[in-house]
Amino acid sequence: MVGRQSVCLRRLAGGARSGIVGFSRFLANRKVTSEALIEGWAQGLSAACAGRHILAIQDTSELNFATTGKHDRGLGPIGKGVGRGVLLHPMLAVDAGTGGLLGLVTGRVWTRDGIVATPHAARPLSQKESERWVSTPQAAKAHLAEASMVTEISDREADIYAKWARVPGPVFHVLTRAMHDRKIAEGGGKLSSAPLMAGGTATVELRAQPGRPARDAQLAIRYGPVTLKRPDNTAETDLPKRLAVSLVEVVETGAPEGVQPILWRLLTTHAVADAATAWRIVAWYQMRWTIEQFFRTLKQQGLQLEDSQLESAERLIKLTAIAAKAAAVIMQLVQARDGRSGQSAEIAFTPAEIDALAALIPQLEGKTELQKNPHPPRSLAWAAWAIAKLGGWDGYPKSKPPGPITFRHGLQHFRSIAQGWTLRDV
Ligand SMILES: [Mn+2]
Repeated sequence: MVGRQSVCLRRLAGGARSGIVGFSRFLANRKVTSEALIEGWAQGLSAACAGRHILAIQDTSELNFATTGKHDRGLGPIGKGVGRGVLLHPMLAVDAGTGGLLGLVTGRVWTRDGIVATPHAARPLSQKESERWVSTPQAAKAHLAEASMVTEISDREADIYAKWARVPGPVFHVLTRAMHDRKIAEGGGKLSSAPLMAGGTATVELRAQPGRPARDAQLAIRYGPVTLKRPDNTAETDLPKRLAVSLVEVVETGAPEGVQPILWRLLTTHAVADAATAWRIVAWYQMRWTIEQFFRTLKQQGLQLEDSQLESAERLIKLTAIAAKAAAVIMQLVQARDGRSGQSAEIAFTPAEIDALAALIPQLEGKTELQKNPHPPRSLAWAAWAIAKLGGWDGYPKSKPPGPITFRHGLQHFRSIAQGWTLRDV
C-alpha cells in the first residue's frame, strides 16, 4: 500500500490474478481479525518512544463507502445518518520535541449496528460509543510505558469527566479542549468565569482546516488552576466529586471581519505555573493537526480508502486497519526528509526494494557534495531522499522540501524501477 499508494487489491497485486485471490482470501479469513491487525500497529513503537515525551493524539474519522438502498454492504450509519460506512478511531504517537510521527499506538475500527434507543445520559459509559476516548488511552499505556512522559491530546468530543478521573497517572497527562462550560469550584462556578492569570499575547500560525483557511492569529492567553466538579447527571457515581486540573484559555483579539474568533479552553493535568508553560500547552494542542493530516493521507490526499470496492463491512474494516498503518508509514516517509527521525527504511520498504534503492542512488546523486544523499545508508531518510528525487525534487538542501505529492509521484516511479530490478537476472 505504501509503495503503490493504493488500497485497490488489483493494483496491489500488480494485476496478477494469484495476488488478487491471495489478498481476498486474507481479508476473508476469519482468523484475520481487525483486533489482531490493530495489535500490529504498535510493532516497534515501544523502543521508538523510549525516554521521550510522547504526544498521544486520538481522534475519530468517518469513512464513507458507497451503498445503495438494496445493497448496504453490511455497513451501518455514519454522520448524521445519511451515509453508511466505517468509523476509525486511532491514537498516534508524536515526539513532543520534534513533531515527528513515531507510529500508531492503538485504536479501533467498527461499523454501527443501528441507532441505540436508550437516551445517552441514562447509559453507563461502558455502553456508549464515547467509551473509546477513555479505553484507548488506557490501552495505550502498555505500549508507551518506556516514554519519559505521555500527554494524551484530543478535541472537545473527548472532554469526558470519567477520562479526567481514570486516565491520568504520574507521567501520563491529559490535554483536551473543554466541550462545555464545566462547573468548577472556583470563582463564578464555571470555566468561563474562572479566576485566571493573564499571560500576554502572541501571534500564532493557525493551520488550514475544513472551513477555515490558514491564518496568523493574535492570541491572548490566561491560565490558572481549576477544580472540576463531577456532573450532576452522570451515571458514574463512583467517580471522585472533584478533580484538580489546569485551565489555559486563548482568545483571539482582532480577528478579521466575518471570521469566528478563536476561543479555546484547554484543560490539562499538567501544572501550568507561568505564561511560558501555558504557551507550550497551546503548542502541544496544535500538534493535533498531525492526526488531521493522517486522515487526509488515508482518504482523498493519499490512499483513497473510501473508493474501495470491497463487498462486505467485515472486509472493509480489516482493510481500514491495514490502510491506517500504511498511511502512518507514508507520513513517516514524508517527514523523514529532514533526517531527524532515525527510523530504518525497513518500516516502508522490503529488503529487495532497499537493494534497488541502493543501486539507484548513485545515479540520482550529482557530482558536488551538496547533491549527494546526506543520510545514513538504509535509513528511512536515505530512502525518502531518493523517492523525493524520483518525484522531481531537485535535492538541494536550500530548496523547498518535497511535499506529499512529490512523494506520491516518486513512489509511482520507483514502483516501476523496483519491478525492473527484480527482472535483472532473468
Ligand atoms: Mn474529532
